[in-house]
Amino acid sequence: MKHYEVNFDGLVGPTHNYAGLSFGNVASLSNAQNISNPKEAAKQGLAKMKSLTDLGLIQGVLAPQQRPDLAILRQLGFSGSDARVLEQAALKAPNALLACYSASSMWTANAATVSPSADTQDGRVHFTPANLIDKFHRSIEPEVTGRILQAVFSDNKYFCHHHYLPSHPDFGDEGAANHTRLCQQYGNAGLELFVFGRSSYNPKLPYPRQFPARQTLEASQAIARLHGLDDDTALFIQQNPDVIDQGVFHNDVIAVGNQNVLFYHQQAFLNPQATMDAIRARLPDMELHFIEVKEQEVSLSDAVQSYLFNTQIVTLPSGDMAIIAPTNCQEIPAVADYLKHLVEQNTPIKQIHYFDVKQSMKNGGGPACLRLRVALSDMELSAVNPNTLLTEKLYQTLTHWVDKHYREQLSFDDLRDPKLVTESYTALDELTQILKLGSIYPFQRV
Ligand code: SUG
Repeated sequence: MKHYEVNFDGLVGPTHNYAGLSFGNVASLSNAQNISNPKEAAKQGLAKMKSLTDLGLIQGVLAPQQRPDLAILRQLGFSGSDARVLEQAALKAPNALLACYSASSMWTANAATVSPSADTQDGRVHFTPANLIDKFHRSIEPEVTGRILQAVFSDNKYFCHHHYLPSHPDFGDEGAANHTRLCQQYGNAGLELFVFGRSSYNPKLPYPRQFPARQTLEASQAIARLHGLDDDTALFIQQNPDVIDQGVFHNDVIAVGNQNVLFYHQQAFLNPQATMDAIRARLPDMELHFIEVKEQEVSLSDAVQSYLFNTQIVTLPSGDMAIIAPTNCQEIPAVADYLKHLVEQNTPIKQIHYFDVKQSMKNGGGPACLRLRVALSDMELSAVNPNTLLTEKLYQTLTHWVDKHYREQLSFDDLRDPKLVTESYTALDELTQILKLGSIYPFQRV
């Protein structure tokens, strides 16, 4: 049996905008209210997906959420026609209006946590959508995320879907952005690293002082239980609270793993030595490559600005690994230099590929945020909704779909325009037909 790791990237939705909604996420706050370019954003995402298929990888596509979510504005007391709801919300609750328009579901690393069948007790692939309760605009994602995942991975012989965790800060969960899996080959049982920012019930563990820690230990433990992982397959690691205060709002901004490689900044974890010892103890037979980047090589601030660790590490058909990096890494000399030398070292990483995903980067989302990793056997892969796997033809169809429906620009004032609602829903309705997802959106279910 063959095994693959498939990246399911989030398609950038038609209402992509810069709203400044994510306290603790430096890029989101500093680009608040800038003009966005939805068409360009969606095309940057599609170009990355297409290039990964050109490298010989299997690539999937996840649909965006229904935005704007006018039901949320009605729930908050706005009433009348859609046009009136938008107008009133723009005047009286602009933040709620921005939240209901956010295209944040593009960052599918936050869509769910996924455990491959090799790790789980019942031998199925397990999915738990993230509740994303730390940010209002993201807390309205999990219901539809669950439906999208079920429409892509529908065969319950191979796939098991859980409800998202209770929507309370004690169980704050941000999905795969705080989850990395080490393994020899994708089909072997691996070690799933769950990185948490705080504990809800153990007050002795340190907290960040300034910015929120979005992932709790208790959420990670619940997911490991739901997925049927045990002490051999799950390890809980505390993130360094100081780095959260410097803008590392998810662990995938400071660390990334693939197979036997863990690439991380010196300051990523609260107890780095104990962490590496614990990993080694659980994977005694594996030749592990811990690639630790020292502060003198790349400062934490350069790492956060460039998203050096929000890169994807992928295994190419040849067995070599490649780093998929944002072009922002080329613009910071220390980072560009580091990557240039990394491929000459004795590690499996042999290539670097740069992609311009700046539209997403300006909201704090790099290449790794844009994808959800799902390791699959060939049998499981054949049970995936085939219309969501990227081919040359699907790439062309989606590019044409973006050209037809997306605006070049969006600013706050555009969000009052009821025509944007119709445009967005028309595009999404057509998308569900292209990807054959069924009626996943609330507007399709009335
Ligand atoms: O949750 N930004 C997202 C970025 C998510 C990045 N994901 C990972 N690191 N895996 C967030 O903070 C900004 C939206 C705005 O301000 O318009 C936003 O939601």
